[in-house]
Amino acid sequence: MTPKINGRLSARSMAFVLAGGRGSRLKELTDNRVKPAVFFGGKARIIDFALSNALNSGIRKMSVATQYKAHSLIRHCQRGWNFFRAERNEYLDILPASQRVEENKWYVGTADAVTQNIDIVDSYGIEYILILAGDHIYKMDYEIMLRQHVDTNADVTVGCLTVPREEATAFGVMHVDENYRITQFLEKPADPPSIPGDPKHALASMGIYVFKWSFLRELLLVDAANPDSTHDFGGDLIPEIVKNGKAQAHRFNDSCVRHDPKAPAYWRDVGTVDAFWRANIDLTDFTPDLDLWDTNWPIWTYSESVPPAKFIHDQEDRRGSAVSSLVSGGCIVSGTEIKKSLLFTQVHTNSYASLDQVVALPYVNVARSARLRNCVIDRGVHIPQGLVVGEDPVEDAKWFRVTEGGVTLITQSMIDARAAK
Ligand code: ADQ
Ligand code: ADP
Repeated sequence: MTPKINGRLSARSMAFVLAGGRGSRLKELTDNRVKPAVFFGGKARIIDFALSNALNSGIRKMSVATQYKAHSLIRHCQRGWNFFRAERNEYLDILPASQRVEENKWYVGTADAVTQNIDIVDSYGIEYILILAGDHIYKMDYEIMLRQHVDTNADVTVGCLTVPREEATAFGVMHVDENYRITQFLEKPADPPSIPGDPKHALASMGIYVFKWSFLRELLLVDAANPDSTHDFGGDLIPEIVKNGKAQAHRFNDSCVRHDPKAPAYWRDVGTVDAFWRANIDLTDFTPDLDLWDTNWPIWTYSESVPPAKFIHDQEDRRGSAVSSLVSGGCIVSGTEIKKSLLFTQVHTNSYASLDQVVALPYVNVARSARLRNCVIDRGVHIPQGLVVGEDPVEDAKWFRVTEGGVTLITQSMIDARAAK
């Protein structure tokens, strides 16, 4: 029996956020920024969800491991995530792959990103480490997962959820016994095994893990010396513990962090342009599944100091309006009709234009008479006068990226290429 630990475990824990992977299925949205730095929900970036969950759970020691196209992410963390006071032993460290251990050695895999920073984690003096992927949208109280980890005396606890079996090829898929002990773990199987008695679903890893630090530290050193390892949590470490130790599954349940505990659990991997567009547009629903308005579990982020959104009739008395939409601070909607859209900070739209199911990232400018439907517009894009998108997919595909789901992604270089023609 393990001795009972009273009090909040989050006070004895750190969150190590993995934010180095590219996320190439987001196409041009990740040309200049890594997936965790991609904007989401009108004000935030994807990484703000994992960091806010950690902060709201009571964790005050965090690191963010970065590698691929990290500039935008680092700048965001420096500007927005400065809640921590070193005097109170609170930290958020940004850990770029900086060849500290060996020259010419970037983070080879997710586990290696921790191994290369063992000395920094040691310096935090924590007992438990929570490894988080920085690229999912969800709300979760990690204290509950930490508590389960300690109470079951597991070597690792893996966050998991149910996904349709055909989507499970992108995940680590597990089998559990009646006590939720993991009996089998397959990383991204071509033919995912289903949940017994439920052939349509599989139990998938969320890519979040709890370990006792002393246990993980030991395991990382053994893994680092293994020439056959790819140094990946899902690919190497978790299967190894399932075989030779005790791995427990923690079922994702967000009912304690939502207003309506009966509402369905919310977790999204906005890994494709279609999924990204859908999850943003879903926020315009009458009662969205993701509640960004809940002050009990706020999503913290860097907020620019901007004036309120402004809606104006233009000089010809054309109404500027937005219905069923989210319009952020600094926006000016002048003589434009906007429906079921999401406008990030400082988007300006002009007369005779219309936007329908459009996600416009910060500083987008829509010139007069543009007609846009079902698109994602990258940060800072100037949509030229009269541009029509979303009515003729063949014409759209000549200049822009049109997805399988019929969403058009527009970047400034695509607009420039079209103008040069
Ligand atoms: P993947 O979805 O393949 O599988 P992975 O590419 O390992 O995820 O990325 C996980 C996180 O680590 C992401 O936030 C990414 O940005 C970051 N990352 C990737 N490579 C990194 C590196 N070299 N240095 C630093 N950070 C890095 C994982 C698990 C699966 C699980 C899914 C859930 O392996 O078992 O089902 O996540 O999405
Ligand atoms: P239209 O929508 O008719 O093409 P504009 O976009 O030029 O017109 O602007 C309409 C109104 O929007 C202006 O009268 C002004 O109130 C406001 N506006 C436009 N640009 C700015 C700006 N950079 N700063 C503050 N207000 C602005």
